[in-house]
Amino acid sequence: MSRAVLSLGSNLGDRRAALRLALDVLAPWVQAVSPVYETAPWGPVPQQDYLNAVVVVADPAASPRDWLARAHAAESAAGRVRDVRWGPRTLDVDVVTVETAGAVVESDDPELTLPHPRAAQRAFVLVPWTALEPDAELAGRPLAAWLAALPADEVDGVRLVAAQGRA
Ligand code: PH2
Ligand code: MG
Ligand code: MG
Repeated sequence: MSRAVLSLGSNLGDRRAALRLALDVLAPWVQAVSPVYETAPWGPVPQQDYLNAVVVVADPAASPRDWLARAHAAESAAGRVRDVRWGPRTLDVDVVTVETAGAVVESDDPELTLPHPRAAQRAFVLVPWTALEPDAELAGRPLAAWLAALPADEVDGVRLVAAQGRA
């Protein structure tokens, strides 16, 4: 069994519609969808707030590359626009971590580094993921420990807006 945690984010156009489209594309594999959060933009580019969510997906046979291809397919379905690194986008779907047969996959492939090298520093990933899997670990450390290490204003910038990802 292959199991992955995917992070969804949108801050251009109809943000809810973009998340919904992503869930439609990923539907065959979706096990759980976090609540949706409105989140202050992280990073050097001034831009509007995001909607972020996390989904857990599973497939008996998927490789990490398959999850990346499915993430890209979801982005395409939402007509992804992304001009600037860390800038606004209609839909971003990132592979945060993959487990194969219960073991965490580690990869330094520049096109798919696993676990995602920056997820542990992003409250907009950790907060939705914690809502789904409070006891999960990332890179060998509990999500709660990563969250506790982040500046309080980054965590406070992640605000619950809908109880279910499909809202
Ligand atoms: N994604 C980015 C850059 N900044 N900020 C928030 N709050 N949420 C995101 O998903 C996000 C971001 C580029 O991937
Ligand atoms: Mg991203
Ligand atoms: Mg991305």
